[in-house]
Amino acid sequence: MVVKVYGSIRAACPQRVLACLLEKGIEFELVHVDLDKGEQKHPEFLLLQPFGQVPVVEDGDFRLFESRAIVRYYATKYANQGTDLVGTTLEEKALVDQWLEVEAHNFNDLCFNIMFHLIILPRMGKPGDIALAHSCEQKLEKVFDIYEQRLSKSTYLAGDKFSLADLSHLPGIEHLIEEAKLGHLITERKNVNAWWEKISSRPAWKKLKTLVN
Ligand SMILES: N[C@@H](CCC(=O)N[C@@H](CS)C(=O)NCC(=O)O)C(=O)O
Repeated sequence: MVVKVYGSIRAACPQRVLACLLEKGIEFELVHVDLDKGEQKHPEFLLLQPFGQVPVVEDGDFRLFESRAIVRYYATKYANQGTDLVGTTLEEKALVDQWLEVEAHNFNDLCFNIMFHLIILPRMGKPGDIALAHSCEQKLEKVFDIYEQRLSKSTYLAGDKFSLADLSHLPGIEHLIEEAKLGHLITERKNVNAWWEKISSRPAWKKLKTLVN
């Protein structure tokens, strides 16, 4: 069954799901939702995602939204297909969950606010709150300092294997580097930089980037 992914290929949250499907070798069809035109708020889309956001997946009769719930679902459902992204022992799985929560609660909001105020609002012709973006950047420095320490002890966030915890960071960091031009947050930290080089050169992520461009 081909998985239908509703979203924009340029948006970070659908990219998280697509990166996971590519790692797992799961066939998908992207149904474009034009965020600039506000299609995600149309009544027919709200029937799929009541909060008016992407992504949503449809897999036969099963429908799911929230990108991290979606990647957990596919990584678990297809545990024996493609890259293992969730670990095998209970402890490995718990560490993947821990760092996935860190991504969602310590990294994502800061990254989102930086992108929203420096890039998205100005693109819409509206002024961003530059002071807020800078304060988020300072807070993100501290988060990356913690990653730097963690990555001095293990190759990937949850241990010595690539997992959903690393994958989940790919879209946000890519946007910080390519659009917000904040690549120094990565390059000035030796272990974070080595980690980024590794995770961003994975074939699945490179493939997604060719689909985006
Ligand atoms: N927690 C949700 C967040 C979804 C989200 O913020 N999606 C963005 C794209 S990355 C979106 O739909 N933005 C348009 C809007 O909020 O109107 C998830 O991870 O799926």
